[in-house]
Amino acid sequence: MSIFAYAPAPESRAVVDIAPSYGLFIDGEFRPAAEDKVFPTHSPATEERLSEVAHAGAADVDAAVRAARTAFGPWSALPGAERAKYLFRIARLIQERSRELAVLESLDNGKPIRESRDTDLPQAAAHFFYYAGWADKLRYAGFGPDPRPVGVAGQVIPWNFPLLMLAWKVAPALATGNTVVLKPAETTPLSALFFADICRQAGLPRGVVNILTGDGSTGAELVAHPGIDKVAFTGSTEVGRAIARTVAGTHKRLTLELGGKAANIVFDDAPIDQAVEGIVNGIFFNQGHVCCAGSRLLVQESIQEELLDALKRRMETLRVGDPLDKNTDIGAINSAEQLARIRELAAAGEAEGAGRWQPASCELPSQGYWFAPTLFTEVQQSHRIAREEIFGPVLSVLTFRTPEEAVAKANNTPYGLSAGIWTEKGSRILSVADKLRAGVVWANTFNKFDPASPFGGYKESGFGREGGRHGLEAYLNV
Ligand code: TAP
Repeated sequence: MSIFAYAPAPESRAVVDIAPSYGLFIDGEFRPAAEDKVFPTHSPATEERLSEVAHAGAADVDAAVRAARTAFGPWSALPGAERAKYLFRIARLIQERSRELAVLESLDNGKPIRESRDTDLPQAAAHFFYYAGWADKLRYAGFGPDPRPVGVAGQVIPWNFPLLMLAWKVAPALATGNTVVLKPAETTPLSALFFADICRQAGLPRGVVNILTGDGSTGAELVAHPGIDKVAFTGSTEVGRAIARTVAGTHKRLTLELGGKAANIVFDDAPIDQAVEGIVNGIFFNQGHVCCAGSRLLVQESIQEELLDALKRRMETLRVGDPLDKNTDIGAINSAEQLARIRELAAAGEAEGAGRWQPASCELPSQGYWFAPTLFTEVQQSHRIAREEIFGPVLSVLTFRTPEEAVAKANNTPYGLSAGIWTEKGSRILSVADKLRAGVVWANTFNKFDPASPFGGYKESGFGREGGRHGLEAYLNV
């Protein structure tokens, strides 16, 4: 099947009512920014302007942190079972409004509706359900008899899974009795603002959750504010470093979820068709805008030809186009800046001597930001496309002969977020997984998530864990 051109799907678009403008959500109310600054948000698939949102400055950060501080006393004093009721209510409201939120997320982010409907939304609700269950059981979580909340959490999230990253941050913070000021990414502010409305619908006490839209400067103001007790950040390693410098020497606690350059390792005994599906899911899910994407394929030399032939055949069937079309596999690149970065790294791959391949039938829409699924062969470890995070639908293929070589190449990166292993041998899965310096290792699958499972990195992929019992620790004084 060839790659499609973009065609709007008005029926789906109609399920969500996007207002022409949105304010900041502070102390339970939407209000304009103190300096009245605004910025537009666009659909990356059509470049259509979706709405205009308030741009929070220093005075707004201060107001939100104060509201969160005032709310902290009564919120943290509530019995855990009472806090749980709010989290359960939020989870159910996310489920009830999931169709609307899925369309909204696909419009603002560019991701295929099948992914926002089947992954982002159910996972976001699942995080609230999961952490609601912990709220009245914290004394059994293994952090001592009386773990206490840290205080006001400043949370900064990226654009690749806007609502899901919000859920990863907000659900454990609220379950443990903290209050929150959250800044979504500049290019994807809308689902966080709809979430603010859900907080109101759920009757969440004012000030417990505050949403500040803005750009990196808003994030920097939030992180530096003296009234914040805990900073939780997901994003690039570069910004993570800057935040760590800001927080160093203060009372603030910090967790960082940063970039990745995961190896997806295929041994010669792996079931080829299954591995091909795992490779495609590993790198093309969410246009490759995934911190744990399997962006380096390590294939055992003896099956390289067979595997790459099968992979190319599969890539020919991928449909790139309208995010709101249920048949779309690969949606739009989130922004012009991200597209420029992907193009720059792909050009560097060619210049450094790797072989570039894209499906022959690939025709991209003229409007919006698009990048065809791309494969690079003959990649050397020194190439930039083997070392740097591309954060796009680009796969770098390297080969190995022995398991030892596979492990050495997989670990030859400053990152350490995730990895995948494909083999029929259970003993090999265990021995290789043990040697990989990665926070998550998938075996004969990829990109599987569960709220009960802790997620986080080694090395320059950050520190701290989100999800599971471990995810509570970041928000507790023990
Ligand atoms: P960043 O540019 O790091 O942005 C992340 C967030 O930080 C955004 O909300 C951004 O605001 C804000 N920000 C920018 N500069 C800041 C500063 N100086 N102080 C405080 N906040 C600041 O990353 P991105 O482009 O949104 O996302 C892509 C990167 O995130 C990739 O490297 C990816 O691997 C990583 N990521 C990691 C994970 C995990 S779980 N490890 C998950 C998703 C993404 P603006 O958007 O307004 O610039």
